[in-house]
Amino acid sequence: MMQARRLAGHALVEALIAQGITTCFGVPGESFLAVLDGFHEHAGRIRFVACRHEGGAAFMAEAQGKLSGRPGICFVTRGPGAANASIGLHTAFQDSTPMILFVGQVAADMRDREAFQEIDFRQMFGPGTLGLAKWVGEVQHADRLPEYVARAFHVAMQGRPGPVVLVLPEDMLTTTTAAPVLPRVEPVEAWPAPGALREVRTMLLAADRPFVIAGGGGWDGAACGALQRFAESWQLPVGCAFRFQDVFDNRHPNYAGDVGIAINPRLAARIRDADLVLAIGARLGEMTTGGYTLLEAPRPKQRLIHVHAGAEELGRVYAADLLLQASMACAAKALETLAAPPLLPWAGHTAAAHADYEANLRPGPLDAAVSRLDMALVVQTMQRVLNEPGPENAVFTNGAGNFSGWLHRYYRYPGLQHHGRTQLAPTSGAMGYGLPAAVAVALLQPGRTVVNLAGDGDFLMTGQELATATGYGAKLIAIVVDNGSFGTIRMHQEREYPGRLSGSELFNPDFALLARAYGWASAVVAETAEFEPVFRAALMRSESTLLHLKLPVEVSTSRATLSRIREASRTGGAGG
Ligand SMILES: Cc1ncc(C[n+]2csc(CCOP(=O)(O)OP(=O)(O)O)c2C)c(N)n1
Repeated sequence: MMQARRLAGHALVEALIAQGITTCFGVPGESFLAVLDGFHEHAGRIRFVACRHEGGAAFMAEAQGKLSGRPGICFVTRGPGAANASIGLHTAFQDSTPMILFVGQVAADMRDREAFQEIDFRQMFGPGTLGLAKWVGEVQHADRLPEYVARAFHVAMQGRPGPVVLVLPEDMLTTTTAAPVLPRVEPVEAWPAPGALREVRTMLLAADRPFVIAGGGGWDGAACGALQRFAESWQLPVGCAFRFQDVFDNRHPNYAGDVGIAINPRLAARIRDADLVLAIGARLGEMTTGGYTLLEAPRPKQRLIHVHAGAEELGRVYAADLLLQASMACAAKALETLAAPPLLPWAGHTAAAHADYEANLRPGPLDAAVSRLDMALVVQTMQRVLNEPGPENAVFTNGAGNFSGWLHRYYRYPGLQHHGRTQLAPTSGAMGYGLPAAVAVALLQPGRTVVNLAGDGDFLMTGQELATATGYGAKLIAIVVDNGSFGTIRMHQEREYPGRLSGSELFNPDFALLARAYGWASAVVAETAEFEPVFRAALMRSESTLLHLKLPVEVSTSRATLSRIREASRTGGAGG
């Protein structure tokens, strides 16, 4: 049915409303004024959250995609805006997160002159194999806008989910159109073939030491519940891929730990020693495979079954024994129908894997002369305090840096069948992700506890989004672990060029004072005992709080000090 004629910019906003979008993130530009006018026209049904940098806006949209399973939406202007937003696209690509970036573009009558801020975005972001966008579309005719928007939603969600870019020439947005509003798009789900499923069962029955690695995009609560039932009936040990730790409930007796950076050495050994690896949804990238060593590329020692939603991911690196193309919702539901025999030879092995995981939750002693702040205890204190009122539904966000290792090692994420996503973290290792992601959660799911754990380097990459939080009334807690250093880089330097410092030291502001300038409350924590009271106070308070934690740079990771790493490097030993 045709609609009354209205600006194409308005029709775009109507299309987003029809897709269930109520919040969009972005930084305004004169290239898409007609869309901003559409937000004005439809205020009350949809809002435009104006961020302070397109990198922050794109991270917020990426977090929206992770939380909802439907595309997060970001609007930016041409050259400078799109360039700034590209980190969010890359993050969404590597994390397989549905997202749509709308980019205002120069008018058609100026194209290809390198007009003001003009870039050819199909060249810049495409094609999908380069890792920034699954598809880049440019809407040339206002009447076809609904078609492009519907396609963008389909492409972002179907197969391996990911980011899409839609380019919006300014003159297209200001023409009028009677184009209809299309219905809400649902992703097409793919079921595994019955024959392949029978083969999974046969291969499981032939195994002695199977191991499941679960992760990747496209999971929802129902799929995670089905995965858990499959693991229970087959008594399988399950590890979560890098930064997908909430795909399997960390408290479950079949949970074996996270298969990521700084993996528990006992878990790494167990995966190497498995005779069958069943990878479900995980892309089997560099971080999840320990640099392609846990599973040797291209032909692993273990037998390998790889289940993934994207046909192009299957057989991309590994010559697996069995490849199944299926979306996570269908794969997990199909796997749980596989009948298991009453006795499984590896049941004891699964219990031992979980015991290894629990042992790894016990921190080693920290020398008080080295640090008065114990990050392991900080994370465990948060877990205890958040569990007090009932099942924890707090969301933790982080960017990149060694500080995140304490969270990944010690926090026990509930499976997402309980509270949806509780871990928002970039597998791309994008610094600056955590604060904007936390702001997005606080805006999209108000009332939920949101904690961003950041490093000092990490935090100031997007620290200006403190203003967005204050301006839009988002309530969150940001914890800045200040070691005066790009500590991860310092660690690598001590390993590769011991004692030769260069470029990794930081000058830092007074973070607590900085937060107050943005209207946040704040507190400084220099030793472990000071943390719990200020964290409790932050939870109780109505405004956001920044906790400034002071950690000596010497405490490099949850397993090693800098001196030990340097010493090991000089003597050729293992630095941990
Ligand atoms: C956007 C971006 N730039 C650079 C890097 C490389 N990098 C990885 S970790 C890191 C240092 C992180 O420092 P900080 O946030 O202070 O955490 P720490 O390692 O000290 O715990 C850098 C520069 C990155 N991952 N992302």
